[in-house]
Amino acid sequence: MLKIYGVYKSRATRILWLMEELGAPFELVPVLQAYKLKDPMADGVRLNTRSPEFLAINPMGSIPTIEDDGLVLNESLAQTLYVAKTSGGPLAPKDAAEDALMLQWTLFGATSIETEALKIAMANNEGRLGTEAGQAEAKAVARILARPFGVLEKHFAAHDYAVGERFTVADINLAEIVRYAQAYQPLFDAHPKTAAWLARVQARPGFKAMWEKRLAEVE
Ligand SMILES: N[C@@H](CCC(=O)N[C@@H](CS)C(=O)NCC(=O)O)C(=O)O
Repeated sequence: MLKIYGVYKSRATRILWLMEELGAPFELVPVLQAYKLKDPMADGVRLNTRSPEFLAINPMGSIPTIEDDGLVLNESLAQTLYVAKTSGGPLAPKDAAEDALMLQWTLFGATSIETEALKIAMANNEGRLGTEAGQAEAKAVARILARPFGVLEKHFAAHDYAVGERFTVADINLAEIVRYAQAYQPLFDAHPKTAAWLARVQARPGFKAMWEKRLAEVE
């Protein structure tokens, strides 16, 4: 059975959402981010991203990691693409062209959106978005994101989904990156087709099931 190391409040949401969509069984091994612990190296402390046992599996010390029949994958976006492809069905690419497009949207999200969008997520998590400085920070980020969001907007004006006119793993990868910017509404007001796509994919029972479990997590 597929083993997932991580917690819901992490990039593990990507593979955990996919598993909900697939309705497939998995084992979740709770590994917490070290920065959430006072002393991650203390004796008897819970498994975390600095634990030697976990570093032996993922030398980067980041979550999520997956293990499938001896294969270890430490990058979240590679994990979803791998599991979608090995599971087959509509979430997976049906041919090499779709495979390339799914990889392209995934890499576009990771390289052109994620770093900036995370700044909005962090400002929000740290309670800064409500302040004048936080709003100014988000506005500056939104200016940078205007270019990749313009690309998304053009695509979603013509298509309901990223690839193949159906919901696929590419939507999961992209949506879980775009979500980081979701707390800054003006960016989405300026890109209504992208906002509608995000709402559409987040309305799926698979996303909602994953999100409920994330909200229920204490850490
Ligand atoms: N590129 C990696 C990044 C993983 C990553 O940074 N994960 C964070 C949690 S979302 C983490 O493990 N942070 C804890 C740490 O660095 O100790 C991926 O997408 O899997």
